[in-house]
Amino acid sequence: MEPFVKTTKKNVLFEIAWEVCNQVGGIYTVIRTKVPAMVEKWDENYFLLGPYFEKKASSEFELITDLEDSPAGRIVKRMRDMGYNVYYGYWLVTGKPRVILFDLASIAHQQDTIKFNLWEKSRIPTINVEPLVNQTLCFGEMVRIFLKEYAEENAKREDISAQFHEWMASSGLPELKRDNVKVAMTFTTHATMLGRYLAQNVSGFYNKLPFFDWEQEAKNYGILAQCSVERQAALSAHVLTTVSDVTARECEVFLGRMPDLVTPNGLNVVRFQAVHEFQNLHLKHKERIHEFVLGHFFPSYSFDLDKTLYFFTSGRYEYSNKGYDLTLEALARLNWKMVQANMDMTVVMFIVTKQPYYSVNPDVLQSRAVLNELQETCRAIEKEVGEKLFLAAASGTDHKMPDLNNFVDEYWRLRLRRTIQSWKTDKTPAFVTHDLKEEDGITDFCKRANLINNERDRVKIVYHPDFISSTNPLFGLDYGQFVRGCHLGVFPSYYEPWGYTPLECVVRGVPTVTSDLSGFGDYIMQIMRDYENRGIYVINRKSQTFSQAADQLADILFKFVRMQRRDRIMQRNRVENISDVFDWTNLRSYYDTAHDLAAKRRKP
Ligand code: G6P
Ligand code: 1S3
Repeated sequence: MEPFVKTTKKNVLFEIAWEVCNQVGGIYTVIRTKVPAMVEKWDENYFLLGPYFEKKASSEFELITDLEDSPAGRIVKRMRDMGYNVYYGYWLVTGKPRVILFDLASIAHQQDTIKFNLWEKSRIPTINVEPLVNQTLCFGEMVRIFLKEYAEENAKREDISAQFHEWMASSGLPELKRDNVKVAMTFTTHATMLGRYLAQNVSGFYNKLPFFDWEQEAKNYGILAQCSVERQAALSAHVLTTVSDVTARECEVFLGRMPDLVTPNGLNVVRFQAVHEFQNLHLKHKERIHEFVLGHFFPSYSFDLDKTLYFFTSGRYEYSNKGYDLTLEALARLNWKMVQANMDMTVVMFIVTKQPYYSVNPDVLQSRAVLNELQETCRAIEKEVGEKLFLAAASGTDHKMPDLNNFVDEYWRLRLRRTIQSWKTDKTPAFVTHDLKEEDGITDFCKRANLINNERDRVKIVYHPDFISSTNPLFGLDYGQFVRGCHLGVFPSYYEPWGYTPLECVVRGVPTVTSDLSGFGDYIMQIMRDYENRGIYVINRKSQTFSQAADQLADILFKFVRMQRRDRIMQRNRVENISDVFDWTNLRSYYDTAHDLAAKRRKP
């Protein structure tokens, strides 16, 4: 008799997202930061699939020319033979995984057939959709072809899993399921289309949630195609996951299926060997922010920078969803409290988002330039005085202290006097750093509340309607450095399936405000009791009115302002200590569980 030989199949995972090599929003952060932990587990059996956009790929992608190097490479070759343009290579991020990118133009001529099939086979209506949706349908179809070909060729030797993110990657998923293609499929949604729209437009959204008719609402907002793809993908996948319990409730109503599990978001946490190192960085980057504040405010009036705290909020411009409305209301109340209490502290609040603008406000640029000039002039005088003082001291015979005034020549005196003159202004410091194309909710509120950087106010506003990057002429810091330099991040969102912004504070040791309606806030309340003591403040937006929540936030901010430096330093230590909880090496296990479950369900 032949001996029984058990052969173990190789496990292969394809992770598919519109944001692979294509940064648009939060999903890019999920995938990119998760790569090292995924590569650690899957090694060379891990591939990412994404769309090919030449400009973006040129900086993030490196081509592999030898297509015979792996089974995936061979399927790329086969697709090329079929007439599609497909790229195979490395994604140049930490972990350097293999990626397959699909050039959507090479399938665009088949768009009508793709749409016909979506309707015929999955009842997904896609007529008259916007160009971006058409592109996602082309992407979904190329993904479908790739996985089908791959499974036909390799399923005998391999257990194949596919991790789809969001509807934009998933229009091919229902057909793969119907054709019984041998791939175990997990679909993860990072929000629901309808949740996003309705939360913004319907007051009391959460109370009304169980009663919405998804199809009717999708038609109302003209997003039936997107919602149908999302729903069909969720219903067809072997496993459905989402990023938080908050969004799980939406899935039940809008997608008709309760997620099998929640897959919370993490980061690739890199901690310093020396604990105090992140505190040093806080000080270093805070000094750069001081420079901006000095240049921006001091021409009009000054305040004590040593008693100044930097708060910030940031994210896409979704005024009420991201809680900008609540933040501003609370700041107005905080300002009133601080003025009443006659406090000598100052809060500078940075609001960082992206809105259309013409250019940086010339006055703001001008004061920055004059500040630089002032700095240079002072340095030149310092050098001149230093050299002459040394000479005088070394050659002096009468043991008298030389008169320093004699060491500054006329040229530098005049230059300094002129710079000081052009430095001072009667104008109030601008509260928006750029010339906006249109007024918006933030500018409206600040004007209405008279929170426009008057000298007597203790809360100052710097509304920066552009994301921060290291080439930024005002701060000269990248986003991570800017976060480190601040004292508190404020993100009391109303609609936020997860919310990376508070987490990005935590891993840098910066205390933060979140809300119980955000996935992150909800999660932290579940896993930790003393979150507030550790510097994570959760605003109750579930059961409080807007005004009550604004009061709660104003109280928290007021308490924060009264903390001593020593307490702030200790709080930063406590918050940074939490970081490891959110490292992907810990949180990847949720995805592992999802993939195991999908594999079991595919072949029970
Ligand atoms: C860090 C530095 C300290 C500095 C402190 C300022 O902890 O290591 O040297 O005094 O930051 O803290 P603050 O909260 O006032 O910016
Ligand atoms: C979504 O991006 P958003 O800002 O549109 O996905 C993110 C990643 O899961 C999540 O953090 C965020 O809350 C969602 O809303």
